[in-house]
Amino acid sequence: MPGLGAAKSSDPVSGSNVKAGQKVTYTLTYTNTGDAPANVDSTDDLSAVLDDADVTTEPASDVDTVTPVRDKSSLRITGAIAPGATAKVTYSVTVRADGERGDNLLDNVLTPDDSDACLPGNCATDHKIGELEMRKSSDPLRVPRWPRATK
Ligand SMILES: [Ca+2]
Repeated sequence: MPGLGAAKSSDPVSGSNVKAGQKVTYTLTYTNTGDAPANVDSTDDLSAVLDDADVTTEPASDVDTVTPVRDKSSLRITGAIAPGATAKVTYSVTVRADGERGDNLLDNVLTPDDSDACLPGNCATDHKIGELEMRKSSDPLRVPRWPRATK
């Protein structure tokens, strides 16, 4: 029996306050605790994140058999994981400048299809964005693009 578990974590941790220009890195972890290969079939909904932040490091998997494909705010993760193996998909977003955001909440929810399972509360993260106390007239209009992380 395959036994696939899915979880989402973030750096900084869910519940943290973040600010303009700050990077948030998300990690989706799939663990196959069963004794047969397990299929990954998940959708990560970024729509409540990308109104406030831009993807600055595109999703990448640490194993060849799992493929993340992002189409705007929808990240589809599919593939297979060997028994006893773990796959991680990571990506980063950077919070936009003050005045260029939506609701100042980064709510990120992973929704697995039938074959994978989220432990309750383990597949969603949220971050609140605090406005800067002092606004500077020299604030740049655009958030700088960070270089793509190398493996
Ligand atoms: Ca939002």
